[in-house]
Amino acid sequence: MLKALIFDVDGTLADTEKDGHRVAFNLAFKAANLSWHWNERCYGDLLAVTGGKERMRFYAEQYDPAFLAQKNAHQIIIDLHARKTRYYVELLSQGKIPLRPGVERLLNEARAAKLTLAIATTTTPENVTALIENTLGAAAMNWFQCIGAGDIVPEKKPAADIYEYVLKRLNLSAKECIAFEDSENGTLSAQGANLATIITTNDYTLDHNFKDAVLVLNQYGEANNPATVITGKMTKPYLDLASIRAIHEAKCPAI
Ligand code: XBP
Ligand code: MG
Repeated sequence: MLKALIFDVDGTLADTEKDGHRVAFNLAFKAANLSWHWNERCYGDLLAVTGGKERMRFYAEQYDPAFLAQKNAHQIIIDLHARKTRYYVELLSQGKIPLRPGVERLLNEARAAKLTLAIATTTTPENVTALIENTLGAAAMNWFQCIGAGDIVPEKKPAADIYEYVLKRLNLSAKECIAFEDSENGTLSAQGANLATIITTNDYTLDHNFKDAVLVLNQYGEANNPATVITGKMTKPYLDLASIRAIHEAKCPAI
């Protein structure tokens, strides 16, 4: 039986990457007098590496090895990332990044049905708080029984660690939950923890491989803003809890 919905954050709850994280990274680079600048296209390629600190290190390995040759490079990355987080939280507080269509409705449907909600993300915990508080209000932090985020696990997505951490904290089996993702790395992570996964794509993840996902949509949608089904089946024009239950039951039948 379906007991919990576990959501990724970046790209799934909101389109945070292009106009949020990317902008914050560039502001941090500028403030630190670094010549690095990540345009929209280059950032799309860099998203192959999850985690901001890991992404900066990867970029330096490719394009600025002299940066990494500095004795304190590790600490500089940590400081740059802390600065980036401050800029990102500030951007969210300006209310410029809304939730994706259907997200708030779906969360409320799940709450009304007394399903457990949880988060499994690579992003820094402050970023999750800033997104939730600035879109749903501070009280909405309590809607989530577990928020698994950032460096709390040893390996970030595509490793399964963060979903396994959340399942353990919820004391639920993978069969009792369903994951919501937007990217190939996220899907690999959820599926590594044996979770059925529903995908909503975005501009950066349209061409990702989602072959094992139970449903791939362009968005959850609303009655007046329908979703497009990319793979899988959905009988309604938008994703609702009844559709999620039906999809989950087909994938994980109750014995
Ligand atoms: C999200 C990420 C994150 C953000 C940046 O991946 O990769 O790294 O881009 O977050 P997912 P931090 O949606 O698959 O969890 O800079 O806080 O690491
Ligand atoms: Mg994501």
